[in-house]
Amino acid sequence: MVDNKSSVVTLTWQPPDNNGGRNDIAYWIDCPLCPPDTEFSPRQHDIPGLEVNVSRLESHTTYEFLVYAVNGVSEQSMATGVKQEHIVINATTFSSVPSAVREVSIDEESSSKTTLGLMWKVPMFPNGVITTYQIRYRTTVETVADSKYHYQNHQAHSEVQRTQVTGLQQGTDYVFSIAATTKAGVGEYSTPFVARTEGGPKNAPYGPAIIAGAVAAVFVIMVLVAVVIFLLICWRRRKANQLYLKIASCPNNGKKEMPPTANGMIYSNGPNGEAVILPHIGKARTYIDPFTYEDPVQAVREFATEIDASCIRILDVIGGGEFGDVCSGLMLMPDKSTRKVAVKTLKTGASDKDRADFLSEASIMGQFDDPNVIELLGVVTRTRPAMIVTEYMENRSLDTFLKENDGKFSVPQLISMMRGIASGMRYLSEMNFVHRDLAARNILVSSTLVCKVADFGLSRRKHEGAYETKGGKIPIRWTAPEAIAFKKFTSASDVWSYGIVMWEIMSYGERPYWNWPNQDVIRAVEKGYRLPPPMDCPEALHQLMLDCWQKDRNHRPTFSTIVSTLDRLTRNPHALRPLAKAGVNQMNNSFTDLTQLHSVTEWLDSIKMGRYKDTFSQAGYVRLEDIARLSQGDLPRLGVNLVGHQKKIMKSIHSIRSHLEQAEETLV
Ligand code: 32W
Repeated sequence: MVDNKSSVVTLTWQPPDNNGGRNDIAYWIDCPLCPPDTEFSPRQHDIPGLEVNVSRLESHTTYEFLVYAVNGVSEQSMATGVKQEHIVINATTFSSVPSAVREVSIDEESSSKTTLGLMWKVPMFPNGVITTYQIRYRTTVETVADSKYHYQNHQAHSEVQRTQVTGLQQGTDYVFSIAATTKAGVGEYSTPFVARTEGGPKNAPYGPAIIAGAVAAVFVIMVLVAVVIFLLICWRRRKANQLYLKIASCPNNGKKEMPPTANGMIYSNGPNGEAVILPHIGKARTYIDPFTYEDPVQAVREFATEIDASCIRILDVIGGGEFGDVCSGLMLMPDKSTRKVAVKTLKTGASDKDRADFLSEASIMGQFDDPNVIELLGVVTRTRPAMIVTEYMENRSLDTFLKENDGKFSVPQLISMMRGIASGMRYLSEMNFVHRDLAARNILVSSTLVCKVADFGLSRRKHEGAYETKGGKIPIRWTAPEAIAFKKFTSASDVWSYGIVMWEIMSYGERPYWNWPNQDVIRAVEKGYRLPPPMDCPEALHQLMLDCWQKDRNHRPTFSTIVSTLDRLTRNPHALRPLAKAGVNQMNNSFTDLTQLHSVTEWLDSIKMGRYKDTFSQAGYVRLEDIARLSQGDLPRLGVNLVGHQKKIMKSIHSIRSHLEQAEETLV
């Protein structure tokens, strides 16, 4: 077993079948490649028990451990040159978590009464690629348990990292600790750092009477301001309601007939998919449907930057789209550097409608600014072909990425992917944007495993008339029942889809409801059937999925609650210990029907471990009976070094074993 937090390996073994008639048995570990300062606990030689912890190993390294059973006469047999029996255990360590960040200090320039700017240096030993920083903070009167958390993405190529923690009380002391996060988990927290927000009762040079008078005056002013704000809000609500009613009762409520902006108000689809009018204050906090613009080119002008085609060099085709190819490319930046980008192109000969639909995706994407939403860099509309240029995501789409990396991630890593998606969706729902096609295939993964929500371009007009995706059908398996039945697409129906994405993540890209036909899926879900926990899925995560799949959409959590729940689980790994148990009938769904399997090759294919077919057959494992006696310790010799794969194979071997035993009993 390998502890992925600290590169500690725990070796366990079984006593030999034959103890030579003696009770003074002990064990000896030999590790030819271990570093000289490797620690063995309780010790390396004469171990009385059946377990040893090996620490101070290198990250990402495979070690061979030889375990010898010895007794009082072993020395004599060694002296006579008799070869000692031993077993070999191979174990590969993960990376250790990063060491603490250094030199935390306050960034005065970005601090104010309610915000503190912080700076720090990256850890001395990152032990991997840092993705984010977790900033834990509390006031000095609160305890650690009351701490709040703030997250900051790692800024590449910079030794000094910065963030701003907002929403603080003025004139208050806060204690900050910062930890870097890599694939291996959350690192060591820095020593607590105290910083004070500006303002408040700092060093008041006045007498108590003056202070009391000032406090009373401030109080009166605040009451007056509160009354004025309250009246203003009431007045605005009434006005907005009047406008809303006017639109809602309009017989022809087509968005194209709506002026995009009127009296400083903007038109949008509301959190429940309905029309709402919202005040347009400062930076847009609400998504504007580009189809409310008479001219889609006007929308794209408003929301996207025009790029000169000469700044783009196409490299490879990386995918196909409804309107043309998706390519990787290089973009020449204003500082003459180049940046790798993704370029969606509009095929030649596209109709005006196709062009409008194509550009609508850029108009939507251009309104978003969030680390978990794909970033639009610009558009090419003045020359042909038209292009949409976005950031490039090295690890492509999440479904493909998971399938290609089956079993390779720890639960905290998988939760970190889920958190990223939930956070991106929280942002989109706060912008009153309903995605309608949230699925692992529409999530892109960066080189540092950051997940970003993408694909806003199918047909945003799908709420009018039939909802058709690229494939011409509703993505039934991902879609909430009320959206399938009566097209009620809301952020709550996005939450349902999010639950399916969680399931896709935990099952490494398995198809939801396997190969069931769509009609069977609809019927089963309607009757209350829900997807079972994927293999090795913590109960708490399956429970969160089930919460997302509540029939009544009002009972589903919001994306904000989902983010908080995932953060709580990350902070409290004990809550992830109990694994969900798959029910008997559910097991049949997620596992292959064993009666249909006749060879080791078929079996490995059925559990998506086909890559080990050659090593198993070379070692003489052909019939299912041959593998029934294998133990986890045998797997490295068959080339299975990944702990995730070992677990998957062992779990299946256990089912095969009981299946074969049952078959035998039936024959008797
Ligand atoms: O390896 C890949 N494909 C297999 C075939 O290659 C020859 C692959 C690698 C990276 C990406 C995709 C596939 N990354 C990536 N894909 C995107 C993207 C950003 N990164 C796909 C679409 C878009 C952005 C996009 C979406 C909407 N509008 C514009 C662009």
